[in-house]
Amino acid sequence: MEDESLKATLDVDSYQKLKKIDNPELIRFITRYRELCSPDDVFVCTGSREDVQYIRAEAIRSGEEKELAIEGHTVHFDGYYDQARDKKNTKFLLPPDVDLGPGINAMDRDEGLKEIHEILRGIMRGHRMYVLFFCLGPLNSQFSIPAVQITDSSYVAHSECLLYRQGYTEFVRLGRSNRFFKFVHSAGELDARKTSINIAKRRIYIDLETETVYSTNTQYGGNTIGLKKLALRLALNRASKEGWLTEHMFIMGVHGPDGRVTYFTGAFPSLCGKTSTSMLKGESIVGDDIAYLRNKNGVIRAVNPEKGIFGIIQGVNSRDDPIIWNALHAPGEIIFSNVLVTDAKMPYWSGNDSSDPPTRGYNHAGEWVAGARDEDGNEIPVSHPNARFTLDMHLLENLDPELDNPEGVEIRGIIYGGRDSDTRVPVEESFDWVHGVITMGAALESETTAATLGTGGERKINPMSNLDFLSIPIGRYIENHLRFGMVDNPPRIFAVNYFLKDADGNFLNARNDKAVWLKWMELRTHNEIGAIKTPTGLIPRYNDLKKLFLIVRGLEYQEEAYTKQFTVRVPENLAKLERVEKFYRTKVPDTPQTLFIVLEEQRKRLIQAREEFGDYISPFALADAGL
Ligand code: SPV
Ligand code: MN
Repeated sequence: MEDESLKATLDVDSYQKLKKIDNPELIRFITRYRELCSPDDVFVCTGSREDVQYIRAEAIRSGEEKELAIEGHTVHFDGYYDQARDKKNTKFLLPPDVDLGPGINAMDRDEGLKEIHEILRGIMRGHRMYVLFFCLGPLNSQFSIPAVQITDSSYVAHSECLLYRQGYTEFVRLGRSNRFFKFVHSAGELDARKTSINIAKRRIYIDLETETVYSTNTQYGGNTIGLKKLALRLALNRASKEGWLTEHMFIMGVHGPDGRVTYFTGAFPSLCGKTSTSMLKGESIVGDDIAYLRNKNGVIRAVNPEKGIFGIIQGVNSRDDPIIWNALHAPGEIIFSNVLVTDAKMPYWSGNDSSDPPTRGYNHAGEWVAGARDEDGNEIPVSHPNARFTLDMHLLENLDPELDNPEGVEIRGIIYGGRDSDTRVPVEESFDWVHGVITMGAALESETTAATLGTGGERKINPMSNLDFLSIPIGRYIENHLRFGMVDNPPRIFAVNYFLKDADGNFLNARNDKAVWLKWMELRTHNEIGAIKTPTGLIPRYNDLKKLFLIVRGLEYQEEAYTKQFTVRVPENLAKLERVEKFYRTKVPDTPQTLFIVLEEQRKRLIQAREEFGDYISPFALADAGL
């Protein structure tokens, strides 16, 4: 009957495409939302070149994207009040017996399902419904999860074709055994600029039970691209049941001596250098945002569920980000969002160093002139701070060849980074897995940028930089990490801090010093370079860094700079421990006891060292730990 119903409303071509997939659950899902949402017609995408090109052409024809001067480039705008993830209206739908703990936005499942299905009723009238199939992770891989996306936005469909591996063949291959994620999205009614009108009915509801996410009346990618942060939450919940990890991490290859490539993952809250680290010249990128990690016969391996980048464009300039810059200026399929479009149909964004800033153009607010203000009296910047570019990583010159390896890459190091003006040294290794998970991952903090006040901002704890996406209680999430590292040789855990300042508020490091830290970490994972033991971890020796600075950056690294950067700041470290402990004692009822024990040990080491060396301890005063 479902089959008949589908046949009656689909054109022959779409019907034939779906017929090849033997999965009644899938057919039921598509039938249900076609009936409920009432689109004018349906387009089923098999991922063929022809189908994908059709979607791109439709994005332009419908007006959701407009062509720019360089071949392949388009621009999309989200509504003025739809420029970021909507945390308030993103909720887990939970049955009465499930509790994710405080700090995770949730509501009653039945109530939420009822509400969202009322919103979805008839929402696609006048629109086309796209049905797309993807695979989160390489095809034919134990890591991977197939996913189906229903959307009435050709921009969302187009974005996903750039960001994710096509999965139609996986659906055909897996048939009834397929356990896939499901996403239903509608941008809802659109205005003349093709942006969502009914923002008051913007909802992102996540049903863990059926692994389905519903998203309505929004276009911004973080709310609508089901396979990105919506799938991250579903995958994290599934991973927790199956003993693997879903992380908000890049994956990159760091190039060591003699052509050796060592893979690292890295977790950084937004605006802390995550993409720029994964994009460093001379290294190679596997992914910039999400990683699935598994223990494969005692070895930790990871894949990127994505194949593209939805990256922040603000601040991208030719000097600091040459690889992205080159890609953004060459012909190729790129969607720019919420940038300014000049009269010459070129994209422009804050921090772009190509020419004088334009004084007029078209941006997320519509026709724009310099100094224009919005309804609330706020000055409208040339581009939105969350303006982005979307591209397939195959456009990048530094794409790592292992991207599609179904076995993933072996991870030898995990890096946690935050914006920290006064506490942590620039790079530091943990004593062991548990110490790293607790004092570097679970204790990850970042300062909100308070540039206008000229002071360090407010610090926010963001465990593993994954707090926004946790779909299990925080304590259980940390417990999963502790357990995950119980293998013979777990990856080494490192913390980096690119934002350390001196007492006068000057940064102690140059932006590209991170290139040196990466090489040091790479050598550490192969036991090829020594370290100094401090109360909080293992830090580089001066002589080693001196050599590396010369090789990597061609610079003479001064002893004075080293001393300032790597001085152990005892009072600040003790204050940090207190903040972290307070957070877990008051906000995380299921915190594993190990966390408090490890924090306490660190406190004791700091206090003991203070007795011997004082509040600020020069790295030269401390003992060498050897390899
Ligand atoms: C992030 O904010 O971490 C992003 C962009 O990667 S979003 O898709 O909005 O999550
Ligand atoms: Mn992200």
